[in-house]
Amino acid sequence: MAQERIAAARNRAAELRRELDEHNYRYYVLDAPSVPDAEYDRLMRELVELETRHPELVTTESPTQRVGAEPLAAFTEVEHLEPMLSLGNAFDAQEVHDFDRRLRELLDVVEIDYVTEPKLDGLAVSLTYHDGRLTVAATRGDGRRGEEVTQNVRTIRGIPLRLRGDVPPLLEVRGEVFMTRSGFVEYNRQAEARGEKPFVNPRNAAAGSLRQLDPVVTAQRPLNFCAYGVGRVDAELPGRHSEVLQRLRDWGLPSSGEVEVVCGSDGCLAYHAAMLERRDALDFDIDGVVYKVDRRDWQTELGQVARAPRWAIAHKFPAQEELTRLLDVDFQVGRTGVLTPVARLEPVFVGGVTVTNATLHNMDEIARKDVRIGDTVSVRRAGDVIPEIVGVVAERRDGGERAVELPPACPVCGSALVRDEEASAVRCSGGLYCPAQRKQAIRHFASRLAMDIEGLGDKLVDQLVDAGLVASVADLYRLDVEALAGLERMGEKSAQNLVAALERSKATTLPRFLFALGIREVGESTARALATQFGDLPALREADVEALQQVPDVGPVVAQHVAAFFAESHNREVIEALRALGVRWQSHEPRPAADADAPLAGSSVVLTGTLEAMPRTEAKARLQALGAKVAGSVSKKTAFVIAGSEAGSKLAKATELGVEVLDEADFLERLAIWERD
Ligand code: JCF
Repeated sequence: MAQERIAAARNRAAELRRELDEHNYRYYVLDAPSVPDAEYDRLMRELVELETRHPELVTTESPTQRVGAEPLAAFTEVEHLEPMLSLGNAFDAQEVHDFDRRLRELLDVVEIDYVTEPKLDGLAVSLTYHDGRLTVAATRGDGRRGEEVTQNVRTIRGIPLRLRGDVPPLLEVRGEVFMTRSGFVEYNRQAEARGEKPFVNPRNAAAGSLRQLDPVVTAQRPLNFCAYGVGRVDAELPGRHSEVLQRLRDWGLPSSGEVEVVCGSDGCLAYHAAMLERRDALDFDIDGVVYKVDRRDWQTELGQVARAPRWAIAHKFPAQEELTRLLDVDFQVGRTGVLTPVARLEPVFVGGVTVTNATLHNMDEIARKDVRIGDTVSVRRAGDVIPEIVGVVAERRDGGERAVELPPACPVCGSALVRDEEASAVRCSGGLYCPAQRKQAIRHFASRLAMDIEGLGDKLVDQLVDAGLVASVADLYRLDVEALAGLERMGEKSAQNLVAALERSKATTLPRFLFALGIREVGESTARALATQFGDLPALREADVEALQQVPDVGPVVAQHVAAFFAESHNREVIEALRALGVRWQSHEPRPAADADAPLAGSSVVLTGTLEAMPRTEAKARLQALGAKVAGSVSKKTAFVIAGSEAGSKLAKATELGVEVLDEADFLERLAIWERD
């Protein structure tokens, strides 16, 4: 009887392992997952339970064994069966043409097919499989001997512990261990939440994770693997490198999904250009592309020089990260008065351009990275985003560095600074008195999605404010050709065009106008929601915080900003002036209130905590459709409070005041009834 049960358990364990391995293969090699993650997790849980009940069924290749083994005291060295090669580099098109011509001459052929692939920015490893079982994994080391990292590598889900199909007695696979960008961002987010130091970039994260003495730590890092070649193989392999990559995939080893076979150096260069174009859209960092002669007999004929094969080359991209010196830190004042520290750098060529400034985000960031003036810093520029400082090379300090300090007052207008703890920001309190804030308020007002004033660019706004011609957005509509033509670099014709564009912009829409006002936290979509709810400006202007919160997507913070904006007499005056100068839009009926006999007509409801079944915004909209007023705080007038999980002070307040509390289940039940009525 017991024997039968054990046999059944053994069979089930084998089946679960087969299924899990198959899902892994589909996910990592075919890039075509066949089941949702939840199903994978369910199978895994079942296997873990089975193995817990029957420890004798555990095998070293079981997918449950990827959680990490006992920590090591030190790494040991292993000798690679075949040396691990590195790659020569090409930095421009000429060097690629030279490479191709050299090979054609050596081989005495007219044309060569190349296998091209992205060059991953990770860590090279060699995996040894005996009879299809992963036995040894090692870093590249000096190419002949590397450090053994088998226990760590076994935790990487993309690396098969057993190969599939007809496997050779011995196989050395070469590839790159790396971390995806999304995995890196998510990992750092969690690390920071735990109060740990984040990684500087995915490459450092991958290297740090693999060179860990404790495999349990490695198991928690989102590492991936991509095979790019082989070392020693005791089996006949196909004649082309592209076919070898396919054979590796058949054995269950992931290789790049971006591999192509191209013809000649022109084909290589086209691939390089296309990859460079897509670089920022990829979920992994690459530092170039690799070209390899496809025919393996030609590879053998070409051989190698020093430690690099003659038949392959890495065509590098411009670096996205470089070291330079931080000369100084200035503070820029944004539209809402936030001071942003900006690094002034010794010019450095990074990501294809010369960078002299980089953002430091805010003071907390500076403290966290311990950035000091005079430091050697690592500057990163990816795509079109603003360059940023990713870290400091503390080892290069000579003691002459000094701390970055906040200025005592706004560097533009001298107004006092106020701290906004929540946003880890510091603001200038000058408002529109501050020329920096004024300039940016005007730029925003004129921008395409706001009033769309064609031809009113940033430089011109600066000129207008500096010349004292424009102090508020209303002044824009007081400009005439004569005043404009007096500005530097402004001809009669441009002045006329700008006046015409200003005139055109006066006929606008309420959502655009509201967005253009630059109310804090009111973006395009909130502006649209406000316009829909209130129909016209007078109703919105008079709305209190409670009424504003009835707008879908408007919470207490935004409601507060909107109310405060309209309470400011200066803002009301500017709006009046704009209307008097001809700015106009079509008003419409406010959103109809739910009818008086709606199930929740006239009752005030408060939502708190997290609902599982729907987002808060949806719950709010459905309650409103039933006639309820959704309020932000609990009072004696509150009809009931809907408390999701982790509800806090509002729930306590409701209990204190004796207000009815519905949990999520009660709420959903009643919602179904109300919505049916
Ligand atoms: O992606 C890489 N970092 C990469 C490195 C790709 C390759 O095809 C390589 C490599 C290092 C050596 N091939 C060799 C021969």
